[in-house]
Amino acid sequence: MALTVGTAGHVDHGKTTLVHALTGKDTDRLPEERARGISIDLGYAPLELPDGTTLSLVDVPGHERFVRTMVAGATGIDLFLLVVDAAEGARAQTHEHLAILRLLGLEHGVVAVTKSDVVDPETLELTMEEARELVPSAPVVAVSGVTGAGLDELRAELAAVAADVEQRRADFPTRLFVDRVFSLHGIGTIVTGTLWSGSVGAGDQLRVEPAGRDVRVRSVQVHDVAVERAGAGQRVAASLPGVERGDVRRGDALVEAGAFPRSYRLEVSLEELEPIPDGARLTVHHGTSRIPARVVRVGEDHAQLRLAAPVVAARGDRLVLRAETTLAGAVVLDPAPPRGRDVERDRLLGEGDPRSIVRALVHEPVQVDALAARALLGGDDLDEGLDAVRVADGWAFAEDWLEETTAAVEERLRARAAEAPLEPGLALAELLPPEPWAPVVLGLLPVERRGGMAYLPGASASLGARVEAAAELERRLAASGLVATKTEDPELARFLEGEGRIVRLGDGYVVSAGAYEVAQDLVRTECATAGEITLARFRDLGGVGRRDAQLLLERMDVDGLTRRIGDRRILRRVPRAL
Ligand SMILES: Nc1nc2c(ncn2[C@@H]2O[C@H](COP(=O)(O)OP(=O)(O)OP(=O)(O)O)[C@@H](O)[C@H]2O)c(=O)[nH]1
Ligand SMILES: [Mg+2]
Repeated sequence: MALTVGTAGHVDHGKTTLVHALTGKDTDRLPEERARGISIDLGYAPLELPDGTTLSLVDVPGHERFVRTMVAGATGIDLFLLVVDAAEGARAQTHEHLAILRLLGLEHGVVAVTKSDVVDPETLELTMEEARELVPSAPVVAVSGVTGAGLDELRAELAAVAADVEQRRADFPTRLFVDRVFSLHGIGTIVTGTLWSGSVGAGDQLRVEPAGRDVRVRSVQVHDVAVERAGAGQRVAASLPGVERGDVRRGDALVEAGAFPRSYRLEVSLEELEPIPDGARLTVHHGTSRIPARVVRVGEDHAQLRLAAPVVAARGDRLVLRAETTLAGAVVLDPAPPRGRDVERDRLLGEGDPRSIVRALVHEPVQVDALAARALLGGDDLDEGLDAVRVADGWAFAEDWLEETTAAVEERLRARAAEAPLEPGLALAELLPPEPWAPVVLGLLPVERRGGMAYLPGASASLGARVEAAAELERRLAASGLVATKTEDPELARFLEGEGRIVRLGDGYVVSAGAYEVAQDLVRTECATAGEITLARFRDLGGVGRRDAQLLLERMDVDGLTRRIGDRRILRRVPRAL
């Protein structure tokens, strides 16, 4: 079992002293922490329990100026250790930390009423009573970080509570929020953090988000011990060769590449401590990151958070929203929502069943693997959810989206047919945006594909408004016989040729289909008797100029009737008729 317990409580109430007493480790390492006697940054220590398991302990600062650091620490924990000074009782940050723990969905924990050595039994009992009322669900233990009184009982209670805590998901893609970065001589940059999901091992290729930098993990440690692979919930130190210390920061996420969407928007449900007006600016705490954001309210208690920097989030992630004080908690409904307020979509997300979730999340095409991570759905739940959308070649498409896309494509093809009846198709490459899903969608669209073009089913070229122009051209060709006519309308010529009405020669010249037949007959007859035909002979037989004779013969070469040998031509095959 890999669980992390985090301290909480007002400044100077004895958290760090208690952590020291429990683990033997002084987590106030910074010179400034030592000088001022308060914690400033997060501290970490392994905590051995009587049943042989080891918990990770995160010690947080209590000073009101460092609540944001407390939040960064608390987002990675599974259970809390709320510390209350027996002499002082609950104070401002006791309440604020407790509120933050609740907003983060942390229900399991123990309350330690500490400094029991400095109060009389009545005062101790008063504070214990206050603590029980404050956190009715948690056991309350009297301890002293100085004398060690009550520590065994505290360890036993932590072990009992830990047994009820649900493990983090190992079967979801790897995600770790970085809380510390340092460099060790000869090893390079090391990042630490709690593994929210998945696992990490030596040799893994991961990505530092939101910068999108690909990294390789060289080695992994859990509590200073090298391990092959660390699992979800464990506190991990990973060395990243080739990465400069300044390239990674607290707040960054180390993730399986591409598994989580990188987004400037989060759709959330709110739990407000104070009413948050539409448009409010505040700070969003997600993982170990802090991001300025603007709130766009949707419906009663939902909102879209517009972030100043992107995050890699998943459905179900818990956020804390703060300004000067803690204002609200939020649960991510969609980690990469479309812009704009959509109450119906939010309703679906709020319903929480797999089909509603998938239907709400798949607004744009998404790969099924990525959807699974984003929706935090797996196994049967995922299968059930996917029933709500169309799945093809590993992509999920919303039925609505497919309908709209189909309607838009049909509309464009109809417009194209009206505008260019001679070529009523559109190039496949231009039909859809150049997205990776485009080839899959093409296969789902009700269009006919011919030679790299898409057509409405049954659509064929027609003359439309050019009937008159066609008739005019054909009149001219009929009058010209074998003499070629230059046309300025190549589209019309291509169309009429497709219809078998004219034949296109080189340089934009055309003759009627009948004239070309006559020309071919001249060649066949001459070759049948003389065995061959020269340009000069054909010119005389056809009564045309040199240029037209040449264009006609070249077309016959192309059609495979004749083959040119120097100045002469012979028939490729002896026609059956002769
Ligand atoms: N007598 C006695 N003193 C204690 C006990 N626990 C802490 N102290 C003292 O209380 C003061 C504050 O203790 P810390 O452990 O630094 O308090 P903290 O909660 O970590 O403070 P911040 O991290 O700054 O919020 C120190 O002077 C400790 O020596 C205790 O159980 N008994
Ligand atoms: Mg401290």
